[in-house]
Amino acid sequence: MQHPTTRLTPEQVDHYRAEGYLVVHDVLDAAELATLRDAVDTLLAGARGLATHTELYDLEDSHTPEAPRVRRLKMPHKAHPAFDSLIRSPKVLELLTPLLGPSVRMQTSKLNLKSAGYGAPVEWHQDWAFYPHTNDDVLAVGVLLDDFVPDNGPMMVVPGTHRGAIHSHHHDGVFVGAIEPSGIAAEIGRAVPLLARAGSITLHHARLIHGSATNTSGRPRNFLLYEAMAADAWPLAGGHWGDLAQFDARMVCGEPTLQPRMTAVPVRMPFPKPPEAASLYQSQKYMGTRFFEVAR
Ligand SMILES: O=C(O)CCC(=O)C(=O)O
Repeated sequence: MQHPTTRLTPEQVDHYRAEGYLVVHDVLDAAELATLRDAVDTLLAGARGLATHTELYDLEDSHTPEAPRVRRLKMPHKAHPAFDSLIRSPKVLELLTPLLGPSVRMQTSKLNLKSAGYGAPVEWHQDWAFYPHTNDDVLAVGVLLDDFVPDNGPMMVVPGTHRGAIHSHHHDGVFVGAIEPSGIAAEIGRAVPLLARAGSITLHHARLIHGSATNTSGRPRNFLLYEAMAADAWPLAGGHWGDLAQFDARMVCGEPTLQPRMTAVPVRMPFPKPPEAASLYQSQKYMGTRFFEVAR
């Protein structure tokens, strides 16, 4: 059966180019959402009994082995086939190719779980600070597994900032993966929340400033993210290389290339790392002044 088309209109492509983000509403149907939610439940069952972070689980500070609290599943596409299939599905590729060209590689995936009442905030940052490439045809695909409403910690973006500076994500000489809020007060003042129903998909440029607050609501906010780029955008840092075969196995459509496209992009290298930097949440603990309140 043919899937209903999700092809972007010229207006949507123009919006992405001008503002650095796009919300595509109601892309996944109820059955597709149920498959993904079941996969989340299957993986979360494995967090019971854990005393510390693992390659798959990034734990809330308030986690205990008996009462598990997971804030991120790392690389879920490696842990469950439902997440690998989705990024390679025609529905998602149809969103990516107008923005990135016919040849697209996935870098990593992550599933940010913001549980009701305490789900952790993500401080203001630009993804590009973590993984600069030879050109900036690099974006994040966000799949809403729950409705995003004002008080469950929806992602907020600052329109147009993908065309501006790359801000320092350093504090005390260490890469902390967050921008000092006082330096971007005007930008934060014009941030917009991306509110949409479960099954909608967001696309945001790697240079766009974004962040999200603690989930203070009574409902969860689970958000599946993939990093995707034009095949000729080669990582300068943070690219999860492996060997060439592994690198090329992450192509989701089109052809790989050994010829990076070089453009005049601003770059600050994400080094040195703090002592514990296995996830963005851990790195951001080392920042100076937090913007978002953290639940206890
Ligand atoms: O989960 C969110 O609201 C933000 C996600 C994000 O920016 C990240 O994980 O890099």
